[in-house]
Amino acid sequence: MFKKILIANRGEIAVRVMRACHEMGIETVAIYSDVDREALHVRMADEAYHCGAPPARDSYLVVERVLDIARKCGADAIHPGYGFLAENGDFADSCQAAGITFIGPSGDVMRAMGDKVTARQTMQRAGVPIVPGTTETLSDEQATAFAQEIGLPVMVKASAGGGGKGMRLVREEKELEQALARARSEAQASFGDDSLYVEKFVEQPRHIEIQLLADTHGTTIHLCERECSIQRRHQKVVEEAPGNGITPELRERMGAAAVAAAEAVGYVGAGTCEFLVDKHDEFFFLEMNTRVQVEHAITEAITGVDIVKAMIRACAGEPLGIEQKDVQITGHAIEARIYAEDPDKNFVPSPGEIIVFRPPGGIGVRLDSGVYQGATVSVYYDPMVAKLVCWGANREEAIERTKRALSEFVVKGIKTSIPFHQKVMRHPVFLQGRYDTGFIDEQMDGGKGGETRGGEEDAEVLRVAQIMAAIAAYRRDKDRAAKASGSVGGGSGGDPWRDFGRRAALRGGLR
Ligand code: MV4
Repeated sequence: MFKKILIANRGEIAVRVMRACHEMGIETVAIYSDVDREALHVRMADEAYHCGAPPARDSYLVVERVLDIARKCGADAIHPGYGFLAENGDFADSCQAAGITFIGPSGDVMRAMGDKVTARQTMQRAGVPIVPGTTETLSDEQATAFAQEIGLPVMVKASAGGGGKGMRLVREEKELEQALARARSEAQASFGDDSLYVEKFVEQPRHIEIQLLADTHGTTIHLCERECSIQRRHQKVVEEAPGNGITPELRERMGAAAVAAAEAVGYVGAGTCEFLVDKHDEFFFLEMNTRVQVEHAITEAITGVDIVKAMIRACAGEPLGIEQKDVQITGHAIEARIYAEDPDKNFVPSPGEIIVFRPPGGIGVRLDSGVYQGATVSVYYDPMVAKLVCWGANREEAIERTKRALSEFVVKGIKTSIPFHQKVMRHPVFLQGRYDTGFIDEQMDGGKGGETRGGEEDAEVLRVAQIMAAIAAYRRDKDRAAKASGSVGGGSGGDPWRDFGRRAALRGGLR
């Protein structure tokens, strides 16, 4: 097993990886940019080294500097987390060349999956269903001819893309020319590669992904699915596991397809196979993510498998130690990604010092966060400040627990998406579990409204509700206190915390 791992990341995922390392008796090395000197991941590591200026391209993304630090401190492996260098095949190659294990699949696997046309070819050969469309990149003329052949609507996608970049929906023939031109220039600007392919558009799809684990001894298993259809501008907001209405039969077929996909490329470590699922429960391969994902924790909650430990062990050459038949789902888990964004102002970033940070807790509640009270959220990195993962014996309990945890969670100094999550948890379509990728746009007005309209009004309603609740509680307690001792006066009968909370609530100060 590794003795020392350098974590080439920051925030909650760096903390998550370090926790796994510490449980495994592995020493941890943090790297940090100028603005991360006092970050949680630095405080938690056994050693920490400065890696450059705040913009990621000048620090966390500088391959040679990261490798230099790893060599100097004697790390025998690098865990990339997600984002940054996690899906950079050339970085994985550089690690290998330096004699340091990259905790992830080989550079070849990452490049093959990074190129979407190559990935589609590979999946087709492996017998994994892909969205009907081309498995070659196309000229504008070829793309036009093909769109006419399979019929509109189609999606024009960048081969180098993924996650929604360089992607255009074409519903009518007259839109095709412009869509091709725009997708091409966006792809060129974003990826330096303007190759495109065309897919039939899948109407009202759901995003369902399968978690995979593979070792170097020929064992590949899946840990069932996650439903990630609640997204805003291709950013996941809420995820749940298992997926809504996914029958054991469909789970088994999707799981087998995902395992076949991983085996076809010689996958090692933890990965994810993303699928689109249509109204008829037909599923189509979309992309393979060759990293640990943000939402891995909901799968941990329902399977009891520590995915980060498993990927470290697998990449150290150890056997997985579990077989497919050992994987059982228990209960239901929901993740709410808490972003430092103002949901009342179209989710603009809300950086700044976290003045108050009171995390939720209690049964079934897990909070993975990269911040603490007094820490500063900078504008340089991903705005996600915490992941709230709630487990329940069933979906209803998981939802109630998420609501309860969200209502306990106090963050002051920055705005967060907590109020938006509270709206999602109350939304009738969400409660029924019958949503698709159009949920936020169609059911929640893109995130602007929901059932209560306007941030100002909403805040006012909340304030009035708090005042009324506080008055009611005050009266109740006064009655009780009077009955108990015949005394007069305010307060709750002796609990200063409660009194403080009520005074603060009356001022509109808490929550
Ligand atoms: C699609 C699609 C419908 N039909 N492809 C968006 C991100 C990228 N990973 C693929 N995406 C989509 N591809 C075909 N042929 C609809 C989407 C899509 C989507 C997919 C998953 C989650 C959220 C989404 C939101 C809008 C569109």
